[in-house]
Amino acid sequence: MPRYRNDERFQALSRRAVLKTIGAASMALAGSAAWADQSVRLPFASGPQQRQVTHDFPQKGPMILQRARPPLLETPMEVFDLGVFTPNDQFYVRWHWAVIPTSVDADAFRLAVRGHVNQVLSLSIGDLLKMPRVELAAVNQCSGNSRGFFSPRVPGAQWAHGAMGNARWAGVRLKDVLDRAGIKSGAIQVRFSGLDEPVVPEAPDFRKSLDIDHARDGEVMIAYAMNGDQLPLLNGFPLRLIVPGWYSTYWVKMLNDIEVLDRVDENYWMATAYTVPDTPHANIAPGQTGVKMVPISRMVPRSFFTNITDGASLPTNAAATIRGIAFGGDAGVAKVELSMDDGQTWQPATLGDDFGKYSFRHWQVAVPRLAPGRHSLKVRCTNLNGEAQPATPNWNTSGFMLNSVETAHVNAI
Ligand SMILES: Nc1nc2c(c(=O)[nH]1)N[C@H]1C(S)=C(S)[C@@H](COP(=O)(O)O)O[C@H]1N2
Ligand SMILES: [Mo]
Repeated sequence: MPRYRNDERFQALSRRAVLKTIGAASMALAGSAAWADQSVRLPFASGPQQRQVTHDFPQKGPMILQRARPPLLETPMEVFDLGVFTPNDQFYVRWHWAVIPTSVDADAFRLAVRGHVNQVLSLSIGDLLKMPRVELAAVNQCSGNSRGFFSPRVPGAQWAHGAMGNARWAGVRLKDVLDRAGIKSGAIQVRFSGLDEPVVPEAPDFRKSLDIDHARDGEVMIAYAMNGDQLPLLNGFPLRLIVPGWYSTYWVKMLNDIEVLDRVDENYWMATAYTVPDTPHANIAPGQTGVKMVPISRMVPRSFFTNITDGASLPTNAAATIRGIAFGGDAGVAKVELSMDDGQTWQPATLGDDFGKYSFRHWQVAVPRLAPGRHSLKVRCTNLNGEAQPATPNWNTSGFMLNSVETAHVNAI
């Protein structure tokens, strides 16, 4: 497997990366007057109240900086109001380990396919480009998206709602690559790993696995393009796994190793981290013990306001359009509803274009003049499996899978 421990090479890469960073940063600064104040207020009840906006990461515009190394960069909520696809240069970034190649030579890069297969493969990007190309719109969402809203607070990255994004992914079917290697009978799972490494060798390398049938479902993709462009380095250049409808922990970035297993993967990232209570909405009471835990898997429906924020003031003298985005999780959006009276009555929203069941979908409602005073607005998505967002927040010790109805308190003046 190609590794980047060699010091000389690493220094050379870093120098190039620094040059790239300066280019990206100055471009971003030139075109972003709206971000001039350089910080955002966070809506958390407990936890940090404010974070810096950074322009300093290669191929990235203004991002909310949670941690620099390894990077945790959040997409500002306003970005989701601009379009149903999240621009690559403001797509969120999350890595577990700090040893990440700062550049990858796409010509020398090889993807290994090995393990319980008839023939070991070493595929170049050119090899993949010759295979049938598939394209799909899908939401990439961190399991811990919105963790900052958990109450009581739980440890981990304190994300607001911006650890998610929607893109058109293009690449090859994982199934086609596995067929090319030939899966031996008795295969149970397929394990994925990328070029990043733990800082200390004893720590567990980031590896994720899917059941063999899921890996061969024809939807799971090895992507080489995102929104019509190559992947930004920080989003996994040159290849990443796309697991439509599943949390992004499975979407392994800088994917360079695929291993077919004849057993269930019990590595730390499958058996210990990224597990959730096997209960409805992965919900338990704080302090509850003896709960059966299972690996996190499919996503659940969510919806958000994008043109109003909690605490906003709205004019009473004009009709307004309230709008936002929704997604169904692992099924399409059936409906989005808005409540103007704290959840007592609901009205249907008009849905925007349908880009497929795994994509964000825009919604909007034209509301009449608001009576002066405070109003509690809520938005709720129901997916095509009939699954709706719960009214009350779900809770678990890892801060995963929050999907309760969002509320925006607005003041009409
Ligand atoms: N190689 C690698 N892939 C990875 C990770 C990682 O640490 N290393 N983190 C995963 C997790 S938990 C998330 S949320 C997503 C984040 O994807 P993004 O940075 O492209 O938004 O990458 C996933 N793929
Ligand atoms: Mo994540």
